[in-house]
Amino acid sequence: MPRGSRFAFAFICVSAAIIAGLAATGVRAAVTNFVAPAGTAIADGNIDGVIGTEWSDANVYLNVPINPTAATAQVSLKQDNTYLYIAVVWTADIAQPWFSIEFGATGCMNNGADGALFGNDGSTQAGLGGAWSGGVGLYRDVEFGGPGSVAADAIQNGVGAIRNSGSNVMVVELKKPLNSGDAAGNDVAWAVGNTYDLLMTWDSNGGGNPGGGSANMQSTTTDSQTVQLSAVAIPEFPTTAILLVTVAGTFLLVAVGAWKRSKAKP
Ligand SMILES: [Ca+2]
Ligand SMILES: [Ca+2]
Ligand SMILES: [Ca+2]
Repeated sequence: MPRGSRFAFAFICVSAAIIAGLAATGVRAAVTNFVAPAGTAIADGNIDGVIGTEWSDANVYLNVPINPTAATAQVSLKQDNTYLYIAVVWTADIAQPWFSIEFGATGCMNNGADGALFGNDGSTQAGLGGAWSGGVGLYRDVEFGGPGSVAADAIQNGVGAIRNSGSNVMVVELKKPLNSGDAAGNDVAWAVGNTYDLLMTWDSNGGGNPGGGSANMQSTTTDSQTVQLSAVAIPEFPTTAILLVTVAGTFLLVAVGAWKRSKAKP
């Protein structure tokens, strides 16, 4: 292979490595299936409806369809062998909507499904939530009993929060036990390495909230997603990126130098 072609080939290889490295950093777009990588534990106090550095080792998905599909969300996930961590950010049409995640089911309010409910003001069914305060709504560990049937668990497991961060941009954070042992509350018994169903919905049509757009109600729920609980952590972006850029820069300098020397020869 001529010298120039060898350098070009090397440069293409390094460029491909950079692209592959960036693709592995955890940010993906417009996907419906999630991977929750292994990550560090988040303290209960950091489940506060504010996205901070506690999510820096999570996978982040952009433009995720949630139900109703008038909205899309940014969804972050990771797990620490004891808890599944999920953060969801989306823009609602009222200041106090509710949001829910149904675990291990693909249909709306499936009988026997476990769930997490955020920000329900309890106005239409007692025990499911309560008044918002300072832009923050309540979390409830729930169980579903079929269409229209939902109740708060007698044993509340996990920690969750929903916060209106301004302009109806909602931030949900959840620390959900992978296996709480609460069978009466239909709580999941999930294991790392497996893949499970998730169904995310929000609602602002007046049931359990002050009301907003009539189209934004959970009964239009159609799209479920899956989450794989991975034992593998995502690569640390700065280290990987800096290493690859350094290698690429070195190859480029060597190639340019060799090219200049070859052109200088008579
Ligand atoms: Ca937080
Ligand atoms: Ca439950
Ligand atoms: Ca429970």
